[in-house]
Amino acid sequence: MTQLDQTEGQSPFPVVNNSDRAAIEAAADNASAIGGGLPIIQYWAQKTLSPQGPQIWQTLFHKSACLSCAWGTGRQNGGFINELEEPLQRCMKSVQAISSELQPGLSDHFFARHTISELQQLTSREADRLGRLSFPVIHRAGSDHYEPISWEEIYQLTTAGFSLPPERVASYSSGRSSNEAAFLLQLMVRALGSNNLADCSDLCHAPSTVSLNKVFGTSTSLVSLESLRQADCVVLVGSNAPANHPRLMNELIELRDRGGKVLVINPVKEVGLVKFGSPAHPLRLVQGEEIASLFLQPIPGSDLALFVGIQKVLLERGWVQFDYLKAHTENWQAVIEQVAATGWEAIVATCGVTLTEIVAAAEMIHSCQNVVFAWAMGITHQANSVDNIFSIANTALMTGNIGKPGAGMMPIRGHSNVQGFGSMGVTAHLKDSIREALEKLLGKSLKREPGYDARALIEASDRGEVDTLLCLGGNLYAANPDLTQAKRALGNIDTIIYLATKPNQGHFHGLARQNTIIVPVYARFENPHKTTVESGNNFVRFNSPGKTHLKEADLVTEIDFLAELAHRLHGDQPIDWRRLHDTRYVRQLIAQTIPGYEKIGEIDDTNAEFTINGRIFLEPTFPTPSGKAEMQPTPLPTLTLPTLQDFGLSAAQPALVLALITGRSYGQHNTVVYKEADKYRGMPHRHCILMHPDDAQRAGFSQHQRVSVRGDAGQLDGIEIIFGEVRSGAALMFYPEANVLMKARIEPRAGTPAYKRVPVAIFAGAV
Ligand SMILES: Nc1nc2c(c(=O)[nH]1)N[C@H]1C(S)=C(S)[C@@H](COP(=O)(O)OP(=O)(O)OC[C@H]3O[C@@H](n4cnc5c(=O)[nH]c(N)nc54)[C@H](O)[C@@H]3O)O[C@H]1N2
Ligand SMILES: Nc1nc2c(c(=O)[nH]1)N[C@H]1C(S)=C(S)[C@@H](COP(=O)(O)OP(=O)(O)OC[C@H]3O[C@@H](n4cnc5c(=O)[nH]c(N)nc54)[C@H](O)[C@@H]3O)O[C@H]1N2
Ligand code: SF4
Ligand SMILES: [Mo]
Repeated sequence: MTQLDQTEGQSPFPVVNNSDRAAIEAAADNASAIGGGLPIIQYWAQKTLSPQGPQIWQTLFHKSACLSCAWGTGRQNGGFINELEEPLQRCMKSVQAISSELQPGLSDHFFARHTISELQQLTSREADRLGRLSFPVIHRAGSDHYEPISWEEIYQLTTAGFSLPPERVASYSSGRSSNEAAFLLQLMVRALGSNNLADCSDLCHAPSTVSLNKVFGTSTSLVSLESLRQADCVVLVGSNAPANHPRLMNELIELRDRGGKVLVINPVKEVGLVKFGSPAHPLRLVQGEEIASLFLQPIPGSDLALFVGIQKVLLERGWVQFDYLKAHTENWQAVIEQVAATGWEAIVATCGVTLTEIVAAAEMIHSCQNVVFAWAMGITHQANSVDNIFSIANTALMTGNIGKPGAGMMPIRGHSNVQGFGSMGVTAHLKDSIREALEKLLGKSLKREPGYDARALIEASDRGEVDTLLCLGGNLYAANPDLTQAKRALGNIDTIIYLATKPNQGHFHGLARQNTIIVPVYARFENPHKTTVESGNNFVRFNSPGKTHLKEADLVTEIDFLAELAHRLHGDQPIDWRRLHDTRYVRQLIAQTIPGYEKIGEIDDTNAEFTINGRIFLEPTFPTPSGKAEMQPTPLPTLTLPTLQDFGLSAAQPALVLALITGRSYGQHNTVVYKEADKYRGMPHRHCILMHPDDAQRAGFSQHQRVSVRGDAGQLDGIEIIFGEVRSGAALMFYPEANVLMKARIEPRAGTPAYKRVPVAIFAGAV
């Protein structure tokens, strides 16, 4: 029996009968008029029937959490089930992520044959397509090549690097690794006396953590999947879930099926948020399901004003639930006063949404019993992102939509284990309760001052204040704004150690001053030991051991590398660091120190995946000092754009200034590009700018014209104009390519860059 045969009957790929197939084929031409839809099926078929197919199927059925996003499809007991023990499918993104890890290994001649200068010419996709990293290499100062290195030399150089003064060493991490690796990383770094634990969440949902903590005393989603199923309205703000959290779309389809409403707020009319064809329903896949009951397109960065507008309607119509506010919140008077004092003119002018639309949104929220407020990067990648989330929380509280089944605040998290990293204490700003538990474990007091977050790490490196950096996954170089600065900053660090599964542009551009080491690691489904991860819905998954397809590769597990390094740095004091090679022992330490994670101590015996204690709120009492939600006033942002003159351009030529949104295409995972084109947005390649036709015409541009785009840090030439349903005054381009354009403007309380409102000038420049 082949592996494909073995999976028959439990295929995650929907069974499509002949009449369905005819309907599907008939609609093929129309495929990208809806989100999801046929291209997904085509991709599945191509990938799973390719020579890699059997391996992909095998991996899809390996008992480990999906690599891609934090929505958290997972498995229990070898089955294909989610946290509610329902059978489910994996989306195309999961297949993309797996197939990318299943590429053949790089040959050991590869780096001898290709110079660094050549490797720096590679696009993100080309770098990823080189194949899996399969043996350790080093780039030494002055050389134009990576070359093989022994494990002993790696450990010597790394130990020497981390023996330097603790304020001059740091780590950066990305949320693909396990909870166990994350816990070990932070324990090792903190035991050295450093809090420099930068993480990709600093560039992502840090504002959600900061604001949820301030208002509710908790830092993750307050809503479980079960609770989401009881909602009759979802307000989806600044999220392109059809591309980035595809299985969340099934929840929205089911909500619409049971008569619920979806309010979408996004300056870009993302096709999949209008209509989505889910592979879960083959026939309906073709026509697509209507998602948005109401679609509002605010000016980028103005959501707060829209929410204050919604609150003002609630107030004026007597729909604010004052009994709830009095019983369960603090500071509500100040918030209500601010709403009353803010004029309609300012609200409408700031958000660019009409009063009629704001009223319709408020009516929708008021008319529903249980409302979930969900958001992603459109809200967090703003200069006032913490206030943005306060304004969402205020709206939810004024309507009594927190602390009951079917309602609440739901940040839609990014990487598949990014939330686990935060829980494990990988953060520059550690909670006192965890610090105290770690102090007890280590028998010594730990540094209290916050360390460097991702942006502070780049700034400190740029000033020459960092000597050694260990990157547990990710692509610190390309994920940052101002790639010129990022490259310079990393170049000031003496030693950088990249632990990675696949090569990326950061390995070729983010070179250290002295030694840059690439340590090849096992992917999640290959680790020879058990590991855990945490989903965005606060559910802990237990991953089985696996095997790698890479023959004769010289890989190390993240756990083994970190445990060996910790042992060399700390010896047997105050704990036996060598014992941390055993992930079961690490889980016991996690159970002792991480709040809510008690059950992980027994998971090896019980095999019971679990919801973390204290995270889901079905009653309106909160872990704040007062036990109530602490509401925060939200000043309207002042959103201006520079003039053409500010960009050194004259108004005489065809040119205009727009607010640029930088984000993901439908064919990439963060800095890793899988596909050049974005069919759904009609963008044929990566060097496009999506604009409203009115803006283009007003400035004298035509569709497909090649233009230059200039930001405050750099310029891109030969960019093709594509007309799309982005609101007038805004435009969209893809990251990481667009990251050369902007200097970092950060939200001061969260450290997160304003990637979604980048002022740029578009002009008919060099082609
Ligand atoms: N396939 C795939 N899945 C992924 C990822 C991936 O790259 N690929 N990345 C993972 C990670 S780390 C993350 S953080 C998430 C990202 O998931 P998302 O947050 O969905 O991704 P983005 O592309 O950054 O853009 C979000 C949306 O915000 C909208 N937006 C921009 N500005 C504004 C604004 O001012 N207001 C509002 N309301 N909306 C705005 C954009 O138009 C876009 O639709 O996805 C995770 N999952
Ligand atoms: N302009 C702009 N910039 C942005 C964003 C934006 O929307 N616009 N989004 C921001 C956001 S939300 C985020 S989260 C960051 C993402 O920033 P990062 O998390 O730093 O970047 P990724 O591209 O996800 O990292 C991919 C690399 O991780 C490595 N990897 C994959 N799996 C594993 C594993 O299991 N173990 C190890 N050790 N390595 C592994 C591979 O080498 C792969 O090349 O980018 C941010 N930057
Ligand atoms: S929605 Fe996210 S977690 Fe679920 S299968 Fe797709 S990529 Fe994986
Ligand atoms: Mo992210």
